[in-house]
Amino acid sequence: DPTAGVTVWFTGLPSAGKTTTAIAVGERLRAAGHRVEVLDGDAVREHLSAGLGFSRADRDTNVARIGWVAELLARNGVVVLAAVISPYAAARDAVRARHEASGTSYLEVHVATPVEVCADRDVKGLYARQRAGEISGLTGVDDVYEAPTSPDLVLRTESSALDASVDAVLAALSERGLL
Ligand code: GGZ
Repeated sequence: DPTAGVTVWFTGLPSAGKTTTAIAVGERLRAAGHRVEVLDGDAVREHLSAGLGFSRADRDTNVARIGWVAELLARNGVVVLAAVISPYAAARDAVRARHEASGTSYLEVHVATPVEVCADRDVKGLYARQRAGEISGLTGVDDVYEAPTSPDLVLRTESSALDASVDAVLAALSERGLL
């Protein structure tokens, strides 16, 4: 059903490739005529989640807010691409449950890039700042990341090209009759 919405939730470490993949999927879907919104954790933190830090409570609040907006949009026919570290399984499961409660489609995608590869990419310089002692509580280094135990899709960005990741996400959506 091309008018059905869905939330595709990308979870993974900083610099894993969540945002890059979400944006690339979004471009392909827009070109095919779908209504798409990308909800990026980093961007949401400037607006809806302004003032939140990186404690467990603040991360959980951030994830719950993004999940709430995602469900609202997806329920109304938008393809929502959420790129959020979302390190805690319980908070992610609550987002899925909220979608299921309203009969809204939901896919969890684990962007499973190993921490060494993420630290090598270090798009925002966070891993270097952590090593230099300038920040602490970096997810995957000195803060927890609970990897999904039953994601709908796992992306190995260290060994497959961006196009292949995009294809895998589109295939997962299509298999479920969502495109
Ligand atoms: C994780 C941090 C931290 C710490 C700042 N741990 O790659 P970025 O830099 O631009 O985007 C990341 C963003 C994480 O926001 P999320 O909303 O996705 O996280 S969560 O789901 O945990 O609420 C990262 C930056 O914030 N950043 N300090 N200590 N990420």
